[in-house]
Amino acid sequence: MRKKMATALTLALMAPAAHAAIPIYTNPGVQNPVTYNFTKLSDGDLTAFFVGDGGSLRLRLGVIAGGVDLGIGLTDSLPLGASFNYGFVAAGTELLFYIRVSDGNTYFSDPSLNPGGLNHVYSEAYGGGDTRGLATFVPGTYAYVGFEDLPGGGDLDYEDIEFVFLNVRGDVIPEPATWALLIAGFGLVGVSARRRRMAVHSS
Ligand SMILES: [Ca+2]
Ligand SMILES: [Ca+2]
Repeated sequence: MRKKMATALTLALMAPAAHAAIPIYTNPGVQNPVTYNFTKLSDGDLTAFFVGDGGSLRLRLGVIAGGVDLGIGLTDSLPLGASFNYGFVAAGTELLFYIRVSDGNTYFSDPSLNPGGLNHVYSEAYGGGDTRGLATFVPGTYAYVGFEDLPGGGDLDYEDIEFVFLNVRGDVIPEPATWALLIAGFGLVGVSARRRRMAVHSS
């Protein structure tokens, strides 16, 4: 039973269920406590689709893949559904997103790179199926990402530029408390395995 719980917890953290519609941040005004590791899932071009826009500042989206800056592509002045191809990225490459804001600021999808360590990103898995402007999304594995563009977080609605990447996964980075729970779970699995081995030896 404990093993099942630990396994279920691990799966929930590592492979978030895909959202059926293009996701939105449901807790505006409150900083998103969740942080992410983004990974390219297959060899091929990395294409971003622009799916939503808020605020009055102009934003441009850049991508760093495996430490290499692929540059700025998508902007929130494009029509909804417009896409930008950032070029070839190999499977397993870690991705970092950033926005260049018209007020001169830059924010990253890794909060530790932002002023005050503020989280400027909300993300969820998205399974496709919707139409947004120019784009209809075939079923697949997409990472939805919404950015907050205001210094200090502003209204924290995470919808100042919204995009999806096909064949990209955003893994939730567990918080310290969750790590403690996970380690405790793995410890219990180890204890029960040892108990089973001992039971076999003594029989
Ligand atoms: Ca905002
Ligand atoms: Ca905007």
